[in-house]
Amino acid sequence: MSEQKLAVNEYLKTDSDYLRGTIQEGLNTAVTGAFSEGDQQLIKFHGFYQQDDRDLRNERKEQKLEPLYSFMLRARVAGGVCSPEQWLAVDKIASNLTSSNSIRLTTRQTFQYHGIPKRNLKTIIQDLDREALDSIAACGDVNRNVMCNPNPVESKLHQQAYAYAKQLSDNMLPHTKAYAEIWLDDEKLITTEGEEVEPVYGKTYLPRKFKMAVAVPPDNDVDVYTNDLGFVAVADGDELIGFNMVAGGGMGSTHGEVATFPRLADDFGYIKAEDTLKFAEAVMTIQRDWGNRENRKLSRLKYTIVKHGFDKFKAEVEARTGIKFEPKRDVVIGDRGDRYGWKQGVDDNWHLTLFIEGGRVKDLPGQPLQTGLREIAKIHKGDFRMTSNQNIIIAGVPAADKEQVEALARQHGLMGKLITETRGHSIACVALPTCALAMAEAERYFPDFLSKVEALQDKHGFLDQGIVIRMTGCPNGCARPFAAEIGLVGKAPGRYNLYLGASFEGTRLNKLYRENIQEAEILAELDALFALYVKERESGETFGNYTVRSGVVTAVIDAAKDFHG
Ligand code: SRM
Ligand code: SF4
Repeated sequence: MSEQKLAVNEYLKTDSDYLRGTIQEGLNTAVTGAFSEGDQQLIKFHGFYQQDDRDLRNERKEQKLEPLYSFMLRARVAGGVCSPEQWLAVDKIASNLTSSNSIRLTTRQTFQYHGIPKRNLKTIIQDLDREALDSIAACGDVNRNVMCNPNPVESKLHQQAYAYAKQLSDNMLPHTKAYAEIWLDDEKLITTEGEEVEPVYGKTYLPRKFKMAVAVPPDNDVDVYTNDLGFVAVADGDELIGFNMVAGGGMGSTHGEVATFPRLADDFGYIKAEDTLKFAEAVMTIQRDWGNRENRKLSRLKYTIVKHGFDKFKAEVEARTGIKFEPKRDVVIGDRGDRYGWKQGVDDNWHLTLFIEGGRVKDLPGQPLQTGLREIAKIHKGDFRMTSNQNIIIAGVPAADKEQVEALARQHGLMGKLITETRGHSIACVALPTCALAMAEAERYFPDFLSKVEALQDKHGFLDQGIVIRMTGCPNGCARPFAAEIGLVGKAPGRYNLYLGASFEGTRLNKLYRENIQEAEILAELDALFALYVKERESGETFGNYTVRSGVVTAVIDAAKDFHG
């Protein structure tokens, strides 16, 4: 393969001196709010993206002004766990140093800030660092934030699963000192070949982003099959003994390009818990060595597995670990939702899961959510846990503090609103106005859209039943829409592709049903389908399963062939 064919990012990484590039110079330049084009790729490895407010783009252009550049920063918080002290710091930064004045909980159990001027980036990273938080490797061609079922205090099993998620996250961190030098003013290391080496990643890191999750069955809140690499906990009583390893999942695709497709991970088999890191490193290094570095659209692990074939890939994992997979153990994969309200843990402490619409923690009229969480953080002795459904758990509340926490949650509109099963199971990505790739609205439009779907469910008499509905502003799939019973994926302003047929549990993908339609058509389609569903469904049959059994769409078994077929 000739070198010229490599994707531009490969050269950028090679020439970046382990992710330094000219970020420092860019930071010191006040004439523009932007970084150079090359550095815009490198800053992702440091946890942030250059953006501009798309609502203001045309107006700025007409005024012949530079776009209103600002930055989105994403933190890395393994398993979504942070202390009240950390939360208070996170909250203070949002209020003082960002123009969005909000904290955005993400679909991978961490938080983002939007609207950071370039001049505030360093202060923010230093403020986070003082609270032992960081943003390195939250984005970029590396292993990202590792997800884990966020109820670890509920059982010994959860605690053990979280410990593995944390280890996976810590062990797969880049070793470069670039982050510490640029943002934390650590002394500059003179890098020469062989002196500062990335032992796992190498100089060019991975061909593309890499995502891991640890699931604790029956919960599949982390949507384990949508990850590059997933570990499904296998227990003997409340002792974690190993994992069913799954690999090759991912959601991103491009409208109209059949070579790209979402995919659910394959089951590889059972591994012993103590071998987890060894297997993770083997899968990651195979992807490093075999992954496509020419075309970034085809460079995720899912394409590597499809290209080389499951058997060859599995044999290579076994060769690199020196361990054979055992047959997959029987585990039940169940609900992807969060358990709202109070739940008591085995240690007698209480955990309160709060629904945060669109993951947006902000003071809204009559609902000062951000203030509410701040007030709770001031008195809370346990921790905060961000969920992969963009919600938050106030975890580890002693019985004596329960009343006070609940009173604060109610006073600030964090509790008390009726959340239907469908709303509680549904998510939307950020999309407009910050996401550069959005083709349509998602976060800002989804709540109203859901109300209309709820009205239809009510009309057909099954509002008590949850349907997993997910909306994204484009086919990159940040809210995992292709694993939703009803997936809506932006095509153009006000227009979406409608996908149907995924399972409720996240074990089967959906398939395109109608293309490029507007709200009225979407609702009309759903109205007709809901009518048929309540008439024809079998006992306990979910909406997603019904749409496949009744032939509304065909099941996607082998994504590479079936998703577009
Ligand atoms: Fe994502 C790119 C937001 C989870 C697949 N994602 C982006 C960017 C950074 C847009 C960009 O590249 O300029 C979005 C920033 C929007 C903004 O203004 O904040 C963005 N992704 C998000 C978040 C914040 C969505 C949310 O509403 O919570 C999620 C942050 C997760 C985190 O904390 O790490 C987020 N993104 C996901 C997921 C879901 C998941 O990982 O479970 C996916 C699908 C799974 C997957 O990776 O396959 C996802 N994001 C993508 C892709 C497509 C990747 C691909 O394989 O093709 C892109 C575009 C890209 O990488 O080129 C993307
Ligand atoms: Fe942006 Fe598309 Fe991701 Fe939504 S799915 S946040 S529109 S990249």
